[in-house]
Amino acid sequence: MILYGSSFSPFVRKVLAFAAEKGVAIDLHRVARGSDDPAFREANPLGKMPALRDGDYLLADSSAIVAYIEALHPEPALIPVEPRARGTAMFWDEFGDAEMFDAIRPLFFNRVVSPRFEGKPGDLAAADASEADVVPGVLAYLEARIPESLFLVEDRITLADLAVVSPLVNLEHAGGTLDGFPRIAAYKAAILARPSFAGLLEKERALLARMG
Ligand SMILES: N[C@@H](CCC(=O)N[C@@H](CS)C(=O)NCC(=O)O)C(=O)O
Repeated sequence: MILYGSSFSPFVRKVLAFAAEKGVAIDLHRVARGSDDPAFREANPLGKMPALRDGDYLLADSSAIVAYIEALHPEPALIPVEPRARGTAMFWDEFGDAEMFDAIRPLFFNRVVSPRFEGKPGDLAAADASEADVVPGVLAYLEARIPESLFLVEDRITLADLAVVSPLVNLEHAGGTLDGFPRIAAYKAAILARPSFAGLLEKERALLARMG
């Protein structure tokens, strides 16, 4: 299975961690945002990462891709089977992809992607505005809903945790803080310590450090 993208994308990182939790081998073909790489564009003509190639099967969108991997490799189940747990897990997947990504995106793109990956100045005022006005509300919602077990659904690792923690990595890369959100800080540390995330993070942090 080939995945096109960069693990700096929260959507790509989510899929990589999902596959790693299942022990499914994924070959990451690194492409930059908006890349014209023909194989990537064939896999997703819309040009967004991640995109998957499994033989002659092509699929875009991180949530579609994890659903496909789950169907191919049902064990260990990362998308719960019990109806309410499944509904809740899919809610958190969407919360990570939409609410959290939308809040964190201005910080990550303007402080990291534009200046460091694309060599152009970011809109730092937009980053600061989202950090002050949008991020705290999203984090407060999450802070109040993390169970004692530090797993969002079924007191075990599921897609929900991978989808919610992945954008928190981008918040960290962008210099965002979890001050005032101790539960999220503990939750994030616990999930990121898992081997499925730990190796990815080490590489990302090392690359950013090298870039200065
Ligand atoms: N809903 C999609 C979102 C994918 C997405 O927006 N990816 C971003 C990177 S974080 C991208 O490739 N953007 C390129 C562009 O918008 O041109 C998913 O879950 O995969």
